[in-house]
Parts: sequence; C-alpha cells; structure tokens
Amino acid sequence: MKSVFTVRVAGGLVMLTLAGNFPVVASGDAGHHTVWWEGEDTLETNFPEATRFSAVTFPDSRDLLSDGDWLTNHGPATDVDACARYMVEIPADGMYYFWVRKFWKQGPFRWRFGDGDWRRITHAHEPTGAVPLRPYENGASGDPYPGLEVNWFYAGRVELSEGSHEFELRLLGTKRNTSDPHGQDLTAGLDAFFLTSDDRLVPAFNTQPEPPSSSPGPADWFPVTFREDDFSKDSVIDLSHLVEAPAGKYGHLKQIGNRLQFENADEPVQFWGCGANYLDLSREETIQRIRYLRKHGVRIVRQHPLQSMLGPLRGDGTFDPEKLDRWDWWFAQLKEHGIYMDLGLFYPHHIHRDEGYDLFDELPKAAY
Ligand SMILES: [Ca+2]
Repeated sequence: MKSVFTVRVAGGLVMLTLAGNFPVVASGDAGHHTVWWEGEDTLETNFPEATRFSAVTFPDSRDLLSDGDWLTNHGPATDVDACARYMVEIPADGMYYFWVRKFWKQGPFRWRFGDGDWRRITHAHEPTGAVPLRPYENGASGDPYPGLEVNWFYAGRVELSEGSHEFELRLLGTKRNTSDPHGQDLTAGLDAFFLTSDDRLVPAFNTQPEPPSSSPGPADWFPVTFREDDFSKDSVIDLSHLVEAPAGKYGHLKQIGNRLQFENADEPVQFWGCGANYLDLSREETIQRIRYLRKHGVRIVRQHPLQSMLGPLRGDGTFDPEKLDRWDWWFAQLKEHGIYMDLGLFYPHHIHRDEGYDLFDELPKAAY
C-alpha cells in the first residue's frame, strides 16, 4: 500500500509522510532464502524525524547499527498508534524465521505481514545478546540521555508466499499523560529485520549471518547460537523421558515420612523445579517454553504470586474471568506436559471494605 497518510504523533507534532520504494535485500540459493531490511527504510511511518535516541546523538558508535541508522520513537502513547510500514519482497514460498534488531526490550509492538493475524513482540521476549551504543550521559541541555544498546530478538515463525508483502508494526503502549525522561512509554529504536528459511542462520551483529561451512565434530569449537529449539530426538541433554505426562496420572501426592509419593505409585518421587510464571507471549510461544522446561527435566513450577496472573480478588469474591481463563489454559498445558504447579496463594492479598468486614474501618491503612 502506498497511499499517503498523515497523523498526529506522540508529542503533538504533525509527522512527515513518506511514500516510495526502498531497497530490501533478498537472497537465497537452492537451500535457503533470506530477506533483510532496515528499520529506518519505511514505506510509511508517523514516528518523529528525530528523537533523543536518533543515531545522530551517538555519532561515534552509530556504525554499530545496520546501515548506520535506525528508526526511533519517544514519548507517551496517544489516541493514534505509533506505526511503521514497509514493503518486503519474499523470494520464495515457505516458512521463515523472523528476527528483529531493536533497542533492548523498549518498544514492544504488534506486527503482521499483509492482512495476516497480528502477532506481538513484548517485554517477555528475551534479547539474544547486546551491543552497547551509548552510555548514560547528560545531553547539552542538561537532560539525561539514556544509555542505549541494540539487541536481536527472535519474533517467531511466519508462513509467507513469494512476492511483495507489506510488513506493518504498531508500538504497544498504554495511553498516559506524562513521559518518563529516562525512556519509557513508547520509546523504541528499530534497526533491522531479518527473515530466514534456514533456522541455522542466527543474526548476531549488523550484517547477515553466514551459513555454517561444515558440521563441527565433538572436539571442535563452534559458535553458540540462540535459536528456537527444535527438540531433536538426538539431543543428549533431553530429560523429558523423566517427566511423565500428564501430571496427576498417579493420583494425589502424599507425604510419607520425609518422602513424597503419589497415592497410586509404588515408589517415592522427586521434583526438579523452577519459578515459571505465565508471560505475555503467544500460545505457540508459551507451549514452546513449556516443552523447553520439560526437556530440561522440570517437573514442577512455582506460580508466584498467583495474583500476578489473576489480578487481585475482586470485591464480589471473584477473579477477572478473562485472566482466569488464561491461567486455566496455562495450567492445563503444564499438566498435559507432565508439569505440576506450586501456587503462591496468599501474597499479596488485600482485603476490601465491600467484602463486609465489620471492623474494616478500624484497621490502620497499612493493614489492608
Ligand atoms: Ca538500520
């Protein structure tokens, strides 16, 4: 789509409108296909032309960015989404692994190709490395310039057909009236995007990764790449065979002396566990995460506190039904994969006047 649009951006400015064709690097051979495009090479955007995060504010290190530049945003959310659109040429039909190079966890956004479903990259997504761009320092006006770094994030797999596709992103943010000078709200820096049909190609710096020239032997050094786990049956560290599924298949867990044992089992049982709250990820990403826990032998997770998932108990003694549904799905998926849950029930619990406590008004405020 190349229609011109002009909208009000965070900060009340009227934004320059861009329309045109921009270079997109697509390459491939018989084995794989890749596409790389720059965050700053937009088809259309309402991001400001310049912010306190623009590459001109760190001239000595801007070459650490792909093509020496990125697209930035700063300021509180408004009624209009901060958005950017790109035209991307896909070289061949197929499943692609999608990567985003951006300013740390700042600037979570939803994204889609064409009119496909919206997907999200959120604070729950972890960077795969860090390239420092600028230390924290005071700007010429005395305003602090936040420290900056740029990181790669894996955003998920996406099925794409050969040809031109519009890629669109919209920053996620809550409308607020004030801006945090240290860089929150709709702060974002978008450097580059990378699609690859070969999951061995994991980006680490500001140029396209090269395919491995050969398979390393047991005695060879090799680069560690952080890619999506394909849960190979050949993995020598896969402990999932120790995690019987579904959870609960042997009945309730009982304490027998200093041991734990299921009521319908003949032997005591031990649990290997960790903290693992439900995160702001898609269901596909969440199941991937559960499988990762199971692969590493995790048989129980601590949900702490439960209210971080369900919200506070409401005045009528119920939880938000939508949050309850999400948690129920998370619990059911863990159970299906053989993973038990320990609930942090009582922290933090606040009582409310409308719950009918006779002496509520005599309580010091710190008590509720
Ligand atoms: Ca760039």
